[in-house]
Amino acid sequence: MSKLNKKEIIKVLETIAVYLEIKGENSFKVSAYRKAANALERDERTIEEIKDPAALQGIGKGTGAIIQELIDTGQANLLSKLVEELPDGLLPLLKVPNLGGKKIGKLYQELQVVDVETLRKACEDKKVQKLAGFGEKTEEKILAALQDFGKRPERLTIAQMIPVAELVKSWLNEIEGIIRYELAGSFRRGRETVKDLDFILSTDDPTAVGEQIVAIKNIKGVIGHGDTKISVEFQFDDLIVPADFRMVKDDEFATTLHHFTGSKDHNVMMRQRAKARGEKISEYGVEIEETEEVKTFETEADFFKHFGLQYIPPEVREGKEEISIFEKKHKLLEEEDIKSDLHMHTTWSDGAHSIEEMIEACRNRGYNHIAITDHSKFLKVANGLTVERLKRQHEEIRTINEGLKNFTVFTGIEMDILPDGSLDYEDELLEQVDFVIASIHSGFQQDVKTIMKRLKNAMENPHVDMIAHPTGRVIGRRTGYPVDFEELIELALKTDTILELNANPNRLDLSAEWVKEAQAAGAKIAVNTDAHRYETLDHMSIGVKTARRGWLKKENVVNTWSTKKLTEFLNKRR
Ligand code: DGT
Ligand code: CA
Ligand code: CA
Ligand code: ZN
Repeated sequence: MSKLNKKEIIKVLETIAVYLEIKGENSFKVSAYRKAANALERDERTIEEIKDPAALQGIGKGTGAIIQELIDTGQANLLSKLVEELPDGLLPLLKVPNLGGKKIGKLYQELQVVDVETLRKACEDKKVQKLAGFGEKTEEKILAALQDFGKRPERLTIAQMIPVAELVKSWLNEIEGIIRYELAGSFRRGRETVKDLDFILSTDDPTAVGEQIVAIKNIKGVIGHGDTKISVEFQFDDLIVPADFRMVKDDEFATTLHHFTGSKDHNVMMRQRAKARGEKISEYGVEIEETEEVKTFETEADFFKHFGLQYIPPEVREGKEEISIFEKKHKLLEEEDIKSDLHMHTTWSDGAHSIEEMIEACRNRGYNHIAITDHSKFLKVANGLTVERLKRQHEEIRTINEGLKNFTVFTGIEMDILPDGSLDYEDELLEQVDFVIASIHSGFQQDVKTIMKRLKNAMENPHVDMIAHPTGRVIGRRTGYPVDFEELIELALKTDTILELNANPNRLDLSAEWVKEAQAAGAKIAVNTDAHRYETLDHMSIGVKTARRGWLKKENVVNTWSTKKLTEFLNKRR
């Protein structure tokens, strides 16, 4: 097994190219690394399947040796050396919009820029605009970008938090004296952004547990250290994550967990319900006012039951209709209802793993079927499939499929809707494909009318089965292209086209608010990971969480269908 997957190796090669550029190495040397990265990108095989990388066209002896080093050790000496040689403050500048390796190289070599401060000074002294390839406009843009460079954002995205939460949990699992713990707050409710991580721990010895918590090595600073509450800031590279740890007795755990899961509005509504029956909720329990007795509960379910309610899932505790709805039994979509993933990529386009590896991983998740949906030819940067390659891939999928028992692989494609609204393949070809996804990856600046014309054209094509990530947003980074949601939902109904809830935590697109509307109108929704490597098939969890925030029920989610039902639906549409 290679220490890194193909995508990770490509990333290292590209990073080396950028660093060489900054260092001012000649362009032949730089482009050798880009060529090598491209050669791997173009090749359909996984890194294990490529027996001798140096034999590929575009990879020379030097780059071949580095790829081998990455396969064997997971690291490249050359990259470590470059990082060592270049000033520490220089590399973060790559995050400034409009600055790539070449430009930073110029700034470094000609103006001795080594960090944010020296860059700011060079801009203010109007030296930058005089460099070849820069100009006054660029200088202004850089200066503007430096304004809030390195400032801490108010809220962190769920995508940033998921891996951090996993890590902190793994550390808590090692701490002695914790009876049980849970991550509460906005993270537990599955919000798109969160301010901090709120951990609730039960223990008989808060002093000992507290000492072990503050000793965690990724803690950058302890903000507060009381008897039962510790506030810290974790640091992971340049990401700073605030976290609270609250320690309670085990019999208080359920009410404390409920209290700090929130939301505030939900808590207010629960307190009103309690008050109406002469009771008072606090984080320590429920006080019966008449007798001053404080009742505690083993679980949150018992707590809700006390108030005549079913268990209300954290995802819908937003102080809206959840209390009245959960007076009766009400079932939301659950992860175990999911029987398929209908959007994923392989090494045939920009994915890291082979068709077989994705199948294997999906079978291990207990799915019944999947669709393999690589990019179409328009998306050259993602090595989109030409007609010839698409046919070849689908031939291969059909062969693999014949050898599988109790599992079906649908042929598929994630086809671009081009800027002019036309589709990337002809109808005669689409007719042959089991599952056709259409999506927008270009022309984000167009007005809502043009965008809707593109979406409409795709949805009215009888072969198009689903619209992926319908708004193109990336949480915390870009709002996406403008979409008229009412019209989108209307079109989905009229053409019986599935709308996606893309489970990539950077996207969550459609959002919970919009899947709720879509369900209410009667549209079909699919929750898909859009995985580009098998590890991110795990994003199904946050996808389902988002679906639950949008109150989705099993029967409206296409991924819960049997293979037979999906097949019938797709056959009807050919
Ligand atoms: P965040 O951190 O801004 O993403 O959102 P939350 O909901 O995690 O808020 P946070 O961390 O301030 O507090 C966690 C929960 O604790 C919150 O949802 C409700 C509860 N809580 C905290 N402070 C108060 C308060 O002053 N009043 C009430 N009713 N509840 C509170
Ligand atoms: Ca919080
Ligand atoms: Ca907090
Ligand atoms: Zn995709």
